[in-house]
Amino acid sequence: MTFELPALSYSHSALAERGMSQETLELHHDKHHLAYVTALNGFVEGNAALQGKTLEEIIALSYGDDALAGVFNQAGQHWNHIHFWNALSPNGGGIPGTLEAKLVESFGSVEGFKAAFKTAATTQFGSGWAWLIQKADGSLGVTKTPNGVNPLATGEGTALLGLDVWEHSYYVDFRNRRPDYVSNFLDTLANYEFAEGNLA
Ligand code: MN3
Repeated sequence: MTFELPALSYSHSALAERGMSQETLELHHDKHHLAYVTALNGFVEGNAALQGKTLEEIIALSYGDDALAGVFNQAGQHWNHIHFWNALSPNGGGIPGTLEAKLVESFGSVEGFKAAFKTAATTQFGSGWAWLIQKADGSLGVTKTPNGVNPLATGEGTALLGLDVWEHSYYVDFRNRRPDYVSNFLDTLANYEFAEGNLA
C-alpha cells in the first residue's frame, strides 16, 4: 500500500482571513505533510511486515516499539495531519448543539473547555499536539501528546479535534505567540462540526 497526501477540502488561501495564511498552508500541507507521507512510504517499501497494513494498523504496531520509532513518527504524523486539515474550516468557530451540550457536561461550560484546551496546547513543551477526546466512558477530555503521538496510539480515547502545536504550524502567522494561535483556532478556525461528527 502506498500512502498519499490528501488534497485539502478548501483552497490554500481559504483560511487567510481567519489567521492561517496561504504561505502556512503551502508549507505545512504541501511540504511538511508530504514529507511525512514520502518518508512513511520509504519505510513501508523497506519493511515487508508493514506492507498491506492500513495506517491505523501501522500506528498500532509501531507505537512504543523502539525499533520502529521512525516508522511511528511518520505514520503518526500522517494520521495527525489528515485529522488536522479536517479540523480546520473557512467557516469555523461555531459549536453545534450536540457537541456544545457534551462540552458543558464535561467541562462546565464552553469557556471551561477552551481554557483546558488552551492550557494543554500551550504547555506541550516543544513539538506536539493538543486534543479534545472522547473517553471510553463517553465523557470528553483534553490531552496533549508529544511529536507524532496521538490518542489513537495511546488509547486515551477517540480524537474529536486536534491542534498541531509544532512551530511550523504557527510561526509564519503568529511568530512565537503560540497562545494567540491556539485562541484563534478555538474561536475562528476550529471545525466543530467535524468534532461533533467524531462523537460515538
Ligand atoms: Mn504539522
